[in-house]
Amino acid sequence: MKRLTTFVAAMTLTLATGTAGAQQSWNMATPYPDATFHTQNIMEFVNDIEAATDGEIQVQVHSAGSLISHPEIKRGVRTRQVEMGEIFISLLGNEDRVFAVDSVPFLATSYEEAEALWEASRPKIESLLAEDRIKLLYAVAWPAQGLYTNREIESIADLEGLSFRAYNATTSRLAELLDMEGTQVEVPEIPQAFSTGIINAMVTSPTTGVNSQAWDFVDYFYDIQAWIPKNMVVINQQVWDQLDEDTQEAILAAAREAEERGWAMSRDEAEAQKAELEANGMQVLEPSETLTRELNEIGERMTREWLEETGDDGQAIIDAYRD
Ligand code: PCA
Repeated sequence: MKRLTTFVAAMTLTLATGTAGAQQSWNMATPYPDATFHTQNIMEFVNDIEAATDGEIQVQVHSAGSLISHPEIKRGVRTRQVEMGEIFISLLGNEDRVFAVDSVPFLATSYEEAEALWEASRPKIESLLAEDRIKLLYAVAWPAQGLYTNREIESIADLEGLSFRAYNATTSRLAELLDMEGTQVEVPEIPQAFSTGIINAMVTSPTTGVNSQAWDFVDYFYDIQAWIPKNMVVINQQVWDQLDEDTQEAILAAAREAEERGWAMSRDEAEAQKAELEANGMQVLEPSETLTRELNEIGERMTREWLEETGDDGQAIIDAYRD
């Protein structure tokens, strides 16, 4: 009996070593906190990868910029500091203005339009990433962006002089056009930026407003539905190329599911999170006609600017989008 036990123990050890040899442990960096639906979707995505590969690929998710800060994530994936990462697509608008396509104000303001814009822009975004040996896996939209302020806003004149949180080059430009002081602040730092007075206004989703407990700092949410930006999940191309075809297929299938699931989660929470803002004492309001008209005019101007900056590439995307 003793001998059998020893034999079984030896077998178990051999099997365990065999599995360990094929096993890969990956790291994935995201700027957003665990409570965000994007991160919850990523958790399901990496569980699906683990299940589909019988545990051969394990992915550890580092949320809220804890491993790599947002502006460094793309480089982190390119240099293989991490195998995978999540990036707010338009953050890369300072590298190539094409990436800013989903943050152009009022270009795509419903989920249907956002999906059409994604379809129209995806090939170009994929090829820009490929230049850096990065492969796109999927992208998911945030709920439409609304305006958070500490005072009532009837027209854009009321915004003048506010300290505005920017999260990419386009929102910095928006601040400039609206005579506000723009400062770039990442999501994990929003509460501190408000409490220290660095910012007192922002444009973001109800999701991020709830995640940062915006009601501690501002009273008003104007549902201006200005644009529907997206996050993308990417992988280092070299890591990808080393996988066998079956594994690649399994990951692509999980990515397609994550994309579909993520957009559904986003749609579901757009209304729910506005209700949450209201439940915590914020005034959730429709913008006045004047504010809507004036913001739309600024949107038209910013669309023209974006088309000038992106030339033929931008025009091709807009043509495909409007087709
Ligand atoms: N939340 C992220 C990106 C867009 C959004 O809704 C942020 O505020 O940075």
